[in-house]
Amino acid sequence: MRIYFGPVLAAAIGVAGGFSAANFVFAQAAPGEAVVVQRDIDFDKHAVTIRAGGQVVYVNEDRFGHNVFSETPGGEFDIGRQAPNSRVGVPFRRPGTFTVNCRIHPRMEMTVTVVQ
Ligand SMILES: [Cu+2]
Repeated sequence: MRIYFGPVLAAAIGVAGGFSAANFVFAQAAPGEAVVVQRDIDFDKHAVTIRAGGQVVYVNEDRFGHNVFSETPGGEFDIGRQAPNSRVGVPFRRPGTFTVNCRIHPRMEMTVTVVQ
């Protein structure tokens, strides 16, 4: 579990460590991975940004299934029913902005922005 939060923690330390040029560049670079938790029939983040070739890890912390998907051209995916207490990594290879929803709970919506 810790591995998924590594980049986030590292970025936080970079910011807390000061405002040297090196830390500033590091904190501004888009991460290769973002973690989005599904909890209380919602996403814990409604917008994330990652680098092309990176992934978004969807974590289901609810007691029932979700089915995350995107139909935005260039970023289509459908992970199928995702069981409680599981995580699924979704790779994004092309830059763009992709709308992500849940087939079971239509009001769940978030956006993944992929940059070069
Ligand atoms: Cu759902």
